[in-house]
Amino acid sequence: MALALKLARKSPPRPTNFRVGAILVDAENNIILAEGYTLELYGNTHAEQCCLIKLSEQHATTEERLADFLPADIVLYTTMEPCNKRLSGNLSCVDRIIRLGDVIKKVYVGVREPGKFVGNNIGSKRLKDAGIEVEQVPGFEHEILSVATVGHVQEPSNTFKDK
Ligand code: HJL
Ligand code: ZN
Repeated sequence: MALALKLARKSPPRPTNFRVGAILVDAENNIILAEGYTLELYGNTHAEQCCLIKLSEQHATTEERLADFLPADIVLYTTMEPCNKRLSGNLSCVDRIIRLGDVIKKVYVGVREPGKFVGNNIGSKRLKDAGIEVEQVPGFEHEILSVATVGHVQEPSNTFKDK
């Protein structure tokens, strides 16, 4: 999770999303397969999505067919729980993970997604319902959220509201 947080710090600040870092690990051999962070790759890309795109490129395949090229027991570390809905309308990371099939067996998350953009994110619940284990790693919450929200517009404080 510390490494995922380091990756999140590389993400360019934007008011419209969270800065997230993610890592895919081959759990059997304890090898990092891919690292990613929000907006690392071209387009409006999420951290988890960047990991999957990088692996797809490595294996000269598409995200849809990626599972055929991957080890059977992969673990995802992500500073924020995978998204279930995106304001942009792009495919969610939960859908991307579930689409892979029985490959990512467990997801370690640093924090739940704050309600700022999509309200209550049911990402973790959907993963669990699909048979994927989800575990929150304690201890990084404060730093993860402060990194995630750099570039966000602050709510006006009461001091200035009535002026
Ligand atoms: C996760 C990310 C990232 C988010 N969540 N798990 N990884 N940026 O890399 C979730 C947030 C969406 C907004 C805006 N952020 O990003 O809900 O423009 O960023 O598609 O809903 O949607 P877009
Ligand atoms: Zn996402």
